[in-house]
Amino acid sequence: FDFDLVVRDGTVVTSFDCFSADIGVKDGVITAIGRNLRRGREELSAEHQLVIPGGLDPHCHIEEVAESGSVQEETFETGSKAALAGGTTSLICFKPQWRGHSIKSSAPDYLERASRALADYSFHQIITDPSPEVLDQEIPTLLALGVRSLKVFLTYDPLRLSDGQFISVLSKAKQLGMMVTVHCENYDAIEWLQNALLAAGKTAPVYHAWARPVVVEREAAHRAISLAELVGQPIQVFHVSAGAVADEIERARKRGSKVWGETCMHYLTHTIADLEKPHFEGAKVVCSPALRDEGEADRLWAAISRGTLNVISSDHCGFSFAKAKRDPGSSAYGQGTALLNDDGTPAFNSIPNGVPGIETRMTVLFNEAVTKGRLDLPAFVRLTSTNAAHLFGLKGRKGDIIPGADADLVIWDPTREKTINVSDMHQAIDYTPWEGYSAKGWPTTTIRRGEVVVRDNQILAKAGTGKLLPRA
Ligand code: DUC
Ligand code: ZN
Ligand code: ZN
Repeated sequence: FDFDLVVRDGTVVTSFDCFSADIGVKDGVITAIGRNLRRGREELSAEHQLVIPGGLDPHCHIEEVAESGSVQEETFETGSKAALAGGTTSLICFKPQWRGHSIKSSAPDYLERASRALADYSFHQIITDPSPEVLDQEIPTLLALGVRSLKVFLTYDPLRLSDGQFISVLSKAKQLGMMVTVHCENYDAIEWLQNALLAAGKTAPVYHAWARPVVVEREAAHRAISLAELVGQPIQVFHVSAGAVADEIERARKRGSKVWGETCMHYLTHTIADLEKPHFEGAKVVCSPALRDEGEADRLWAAISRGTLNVISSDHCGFSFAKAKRDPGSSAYGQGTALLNDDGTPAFNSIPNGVPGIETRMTVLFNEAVTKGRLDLPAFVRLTSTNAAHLFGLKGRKGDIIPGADADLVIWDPTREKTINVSDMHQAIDYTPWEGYSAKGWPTTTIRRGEVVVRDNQILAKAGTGKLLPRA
């Protein structure tokens, strides 16, 4: 055989084109794209379907271990099963640093945990404590692991950096040629609003959004961009939730700054109204930045069309609803001490921040963007894989259908209609914010490095078959 696998007769969607072709795969790599390719040992028909690059989700919180020993429920095994089922074949997750610890002594079993993944994976290294040892000795050694990006938080009690610490991280990244990703919110502004709300007895989930209005995010984004400009270091602003924040990025890009913007699926489909749902249901969509008013999503779509926001990630960060209800304040992703309502549910500031979206990201975006006619197919591919691959050192290997790239392919049925239901899903988290959402456009087969790993929502790969991706 000339090929190990041929995917035949599909409409191939690359980052810039769509055409009808076969794809030939050998040793896990795409070796030919053309009509009437010779036979492969394995043959798959993609007739009447699309063939797209496997998704790259560059922002997922999986199995992060806290200094207290608590671990996120979503493991590399469940999280990557969920990813593959949803058409995502590569993940960039977050390697913790505990404040007051070296990188090495933080979550020391993290890489071992990650080795259970079924999807290919890499990390952004979180920096919470840029001590001289971390900056001068440990960060340079990350390069040898192929970890080429750092993540910093400008808020959250155990994670946030001062402006001075942030500058020291930017400056080290510039020296080493690394990318810096930034969570932009103003900690002190949140604290001030939050204290006022709690003092007034306003503790329901919706007040999470009141404590974190757009201006809190816009100010921090402006500051992060300005300090990056000062140092001359490229950054990506994570999870842009509002048009005014995208405007900051756009202005900086017009000045010639190397600033990129990411948004997440939930900011395009959910609003503050979802936080107002009764019976603590609003807690299911407590995330930071917070959900915004109706109308903000239109501004994000416009910024996506202009290219200001060029990556759509999940920011998958799941906490099961049943657990969050009775276990306040257990997460690093919150602000303030645990406070309970009369019914025993936590006050808004003790609800762990984050929504699960790793499994639904591609299908919800396809429905919103392609099925509803907002974007064309190559734009969908760029937003779900290509652009992140280019930003994070995986260009040519992940995120496109080109000879020499890993054969991460998804056979995608653009006409299939199905309603999202958590009981069909593979994630460990017990709910999805998209429960009952009807999407047109679903993956039918997921191929990772030439191997069929999901067929009709059944996982065929084994735990531990994902590869750590060194990045350029
Ligand atoms: N925001 C979330 O909602 N969850 C994880 C971390 C973050 O910044
Ligand atoms: Zn964040
Ligand atoms: Zn995040």
